Amino acid sequence: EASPAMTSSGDVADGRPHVVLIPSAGMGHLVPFGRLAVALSSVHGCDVSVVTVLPTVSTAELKHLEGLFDAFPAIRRLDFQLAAFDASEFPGADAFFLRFEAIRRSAPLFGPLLAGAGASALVTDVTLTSIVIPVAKEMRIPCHILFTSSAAMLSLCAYFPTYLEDNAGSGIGDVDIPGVFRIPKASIPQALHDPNHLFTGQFVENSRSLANAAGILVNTFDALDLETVAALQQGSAVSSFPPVFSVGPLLPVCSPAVNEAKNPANYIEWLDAQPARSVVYVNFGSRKAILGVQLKELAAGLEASGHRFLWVVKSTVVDKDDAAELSELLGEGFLERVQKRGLVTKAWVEQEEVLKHESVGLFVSHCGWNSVTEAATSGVPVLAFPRMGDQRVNAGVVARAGLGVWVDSWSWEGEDWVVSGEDLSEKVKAMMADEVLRKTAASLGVAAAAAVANGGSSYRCLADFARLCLAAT
Ligand code: UDP
Ligand code: G50
Repeated sequence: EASPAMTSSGDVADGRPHVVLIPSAGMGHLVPFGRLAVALSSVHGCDVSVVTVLPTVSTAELKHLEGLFDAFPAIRRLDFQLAAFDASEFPGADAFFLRFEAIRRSAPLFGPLLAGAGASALVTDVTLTSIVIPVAKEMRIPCHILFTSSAAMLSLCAYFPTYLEDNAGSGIGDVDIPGVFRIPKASIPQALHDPNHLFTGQFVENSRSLANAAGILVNTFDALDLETVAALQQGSAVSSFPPVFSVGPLLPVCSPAVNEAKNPANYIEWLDAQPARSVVYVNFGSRKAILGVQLKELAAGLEASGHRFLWVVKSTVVDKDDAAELSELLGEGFLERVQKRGLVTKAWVEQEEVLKHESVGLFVSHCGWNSVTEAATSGVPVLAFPRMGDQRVNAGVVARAGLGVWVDSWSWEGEDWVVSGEDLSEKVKAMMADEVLRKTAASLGVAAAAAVANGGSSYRCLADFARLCLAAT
């Protein structure tokens, strides 16, 4: 394929808008950017570049990016080397929060990179909002934000500076977002209760800066978040909020190169051998390990439920995939006792493939937003088990949309008690037997497909966005 000639500004001469995507760190932030890149490039006629911030925190991220560029040669790769960053200023901070900070402090280097690329529009991650928008303004390039979490979390983010002003001097309590809903104190991301937390500083700066974005893309769709997006657009939470484009669920990029197909645990073969809708799939995302005591209760709960299960265990305590250490983690004799009906692995699984497998009947999820959208896409009911960050807010969306169940009294990270195996097992049993819930979840899958199909609400939003980029070209 011949590469189109460049105009003096660097924009592609064939009249297509050149959209430059600037993702942030972590799979939960990279994955939706890859999906957006493919949708804009393959479906909506844009010329797309993806800024590749090097080095990545994890090898999963690097492999994911390499797979994307391999599978979609039309998507251009713009390497960006991070400036040196001294993390000792933030002892004990989370590796991903530190990387957000390192990218933010590399901001002066974005100017030259973007000038060379000749962008007609930018889309950056919400974690980089306040540093990328001024660079884009200076260059007169419209800057949009891809919000990688729920619209509910977007409304909290948008309203948070106002909340802080109105409640100066007191700690964070329930946050009642005008025209949207009340987010109880217990659901506010843990870090935000500490004004001196690295994450809080970034969050507040980004929140203040959101109103200066040209537009905000959210990975959601009407059946999940319609009222929240409508309220934001009506200006009840914050006046003159930028246009919000609900473009989700951004669809998985089906390519063996992107979906690094290692499958060491042969979980697909295992799933193939199980009856329809009989398996409980348990995965808490890529970011955090679960506390040892909570892991043991989860194990007890899955065992007591009597159901088949596929459980992806992530633990920083153990980093090799051998049964001896897993058995230490999950309790003596557990793996032997559940051998016939449970598959436990510490390996990365292709969650998309698992969720769309017909043997899966329930997803016990931490409610990272990508996981929620993937469950909705596949029509699989979710038992919400939020652990940290935006996950309780997202769990609220899951419950309100009818995608699943969230017991909001259950503990999360930082609380001094854990959810018992008995409580977990009761919920799993009840949900596996709930035909109404199963039907509602399945209907959300149908609604998700309709939203992204040609002419659907999310399809039209993304087409509108592409037109806006074209107008800026
Ligand atoms: N994921 C996966 N396999 C795993 C763990 C995670 O494919 O074993 C994917 C998952 O499908 C999702 C992303 O990694 O697309 C995780 O994002 P999410 O927002 O759900 O949670 P986070 O990892 O950011 O907490
Ligand atoms: C991680 C986390 C908490 C959390 C989020 C995380 C979000 C919410 C959106 O990714 O995605 C958001 C993040 C950072 C920011 C502004 C908005 O500066 O532990 O809420």
